[in-house]
Amino acid sequence: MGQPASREGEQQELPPGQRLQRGWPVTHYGPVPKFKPERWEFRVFGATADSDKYCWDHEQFTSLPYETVVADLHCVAKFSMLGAEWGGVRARTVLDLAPPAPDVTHVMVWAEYGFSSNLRLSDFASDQALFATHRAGELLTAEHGFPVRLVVPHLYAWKGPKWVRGIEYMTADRRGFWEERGYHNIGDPWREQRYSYQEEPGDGPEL
Ligand SMILES: Nc1nc2c(c(=O)[nH]1)N[C@H]1C(S)=C(S)[C@@H](COP(=O)(O)O)O[C@H]1N2
Ligand SMILES: [Mo]
Repeated sequence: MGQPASREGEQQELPPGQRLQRGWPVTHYGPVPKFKPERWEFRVFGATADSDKYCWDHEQFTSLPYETVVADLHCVAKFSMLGAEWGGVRARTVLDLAPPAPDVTHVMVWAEYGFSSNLRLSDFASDQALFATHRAGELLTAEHGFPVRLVVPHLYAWKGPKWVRGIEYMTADRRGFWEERGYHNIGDPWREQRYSYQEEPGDGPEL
């Protein structure tokens, strides 16, 4: 296992209001989807640079460059898991292979059963954002998001859908599943952006 992920000067520190969680609990809304390899695909659609759609099957997606990131997971329910090593495909790799149009500002990440989460393009493009297939060198288990989950260490964990099936490039912001249901549109744990009532003008679309 690697060192806990940290920002400069914030080594081992928990974001405000968070407590350390030992182990790795399972947290999500709804049932765990069954992986069907022959039907699975990862799609990139919306405002792509060339107006094309991109689609990778499971074999193609897992053949993309594999990289690792050491990252914390902060659940808005106030527990944090520190320092896991995640392996998978960097969000930046997807942006390079399937470039967004120049006016794209946000990305909607889509998962099984219509779960979604919206991110600013700048958050999605961060160096640490990873479509994880592995954790601590092992394939993800079904309940933790197999075959692919997004990890965006600098945002609350709901911004990282498990069972990802694709991304949509957007030229205007739109709320995802939890962002429509009372959670903060941006979700920065270091600023304790938990709930939509804390949003300031410009943080998100009208509710
Ligand atoms: N598809 C999907 N992904 C999801 C969620 C969800 O409800 N559905 N919940 C999120 C939340 S709130 C958390 S805290 C993490 C938990 O990840 P874990 O179960 O691997 O610990 O998954 C995130 N990804
Ligand atoms: Mo969470």
